[in-house]
Amino acid sequence: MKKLIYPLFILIILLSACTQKNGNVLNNYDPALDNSQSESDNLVVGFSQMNHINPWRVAETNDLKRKADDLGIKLIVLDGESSQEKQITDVISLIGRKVDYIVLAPLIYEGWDNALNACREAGIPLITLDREVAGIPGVDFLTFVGGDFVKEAKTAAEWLIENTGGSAKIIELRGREGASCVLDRERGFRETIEKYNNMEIVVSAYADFERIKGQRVMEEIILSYGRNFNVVYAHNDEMAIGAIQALKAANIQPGEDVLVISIDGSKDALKSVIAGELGATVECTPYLAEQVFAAIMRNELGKTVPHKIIVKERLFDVNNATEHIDEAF
Ligand code: GYE
Repeated sequence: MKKLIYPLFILIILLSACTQKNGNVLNNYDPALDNSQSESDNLVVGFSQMNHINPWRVAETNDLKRKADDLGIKLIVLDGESSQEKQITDVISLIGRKVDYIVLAPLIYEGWDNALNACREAGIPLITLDREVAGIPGVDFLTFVGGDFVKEAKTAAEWLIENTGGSAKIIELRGREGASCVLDRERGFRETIEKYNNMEIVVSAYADFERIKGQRVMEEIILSYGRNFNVVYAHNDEMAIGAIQALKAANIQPGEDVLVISIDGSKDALKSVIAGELGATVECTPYLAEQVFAAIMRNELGKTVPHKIIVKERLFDVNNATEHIDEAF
């Protein structure tokens, strides 16, 4: 195993980009910092994934599996079936299986105290992945790996301000109620548009990050609220794509009558941008495995692990969607 891993880290060093350190937050974390030889032999990592209901989740799990395989780490994946209770049971069962680390992609922000305490008592470091949990990093859990959701929302709002001349009646499709990325995507968006008197959210509704729910909720909004809006801001691509279907069914032309923007940067979203339907998507990558395992390696070597490991976002619109479609999930 060591023979395999050493060249891999050399490769990572060669491919490395620059890393900015800001207090306890690492932006654009560079795993090349952890060019350790294998400390990974025989490690077992348990992963509590919240569900596999959209391509983002599937891509994230597959990325972790691939990377674990490359490093010779055993990865146990449990599916929480969109239930926090099930995820807590999964974490407890991973502790029972004596894993070395637990990675938790938490459905919502609050309510993890029992799971976090159980990990701490068992001496198993826990990494929260792609969404945050209430608690103190470095105390209640090792670190958070994921995107800057406030920034994603700000980027989306700025694109809208530019493309609507600062005047919009906005429908917001939120993801899952109580999820950290949802709270942040609401906040970042509101903080940015509030400087513009004519940017107004007229309806805001949850659609759980699912395409089918995005479609249904959009249909209901058109029926109950009417057509007096010119923007849809969806917290992820899947809901935006569902909403686009509902708009078209109601003879509202996305890209012309209504500007649609979302977050994630999926392949389907980039296709929709190229087709002129989705206006833009702000990237939130599901490819986080490199950062997760780099944090684990760092911890194994007794080095400090930053309290937040933040992966940068980009914006894809008609100017660059074609260029990036092949790398999208
Ligand atoms: O945007 C969405 C997924 O937590 C950042 O969850 C993640 C979000 C992502 O289901 O598509």
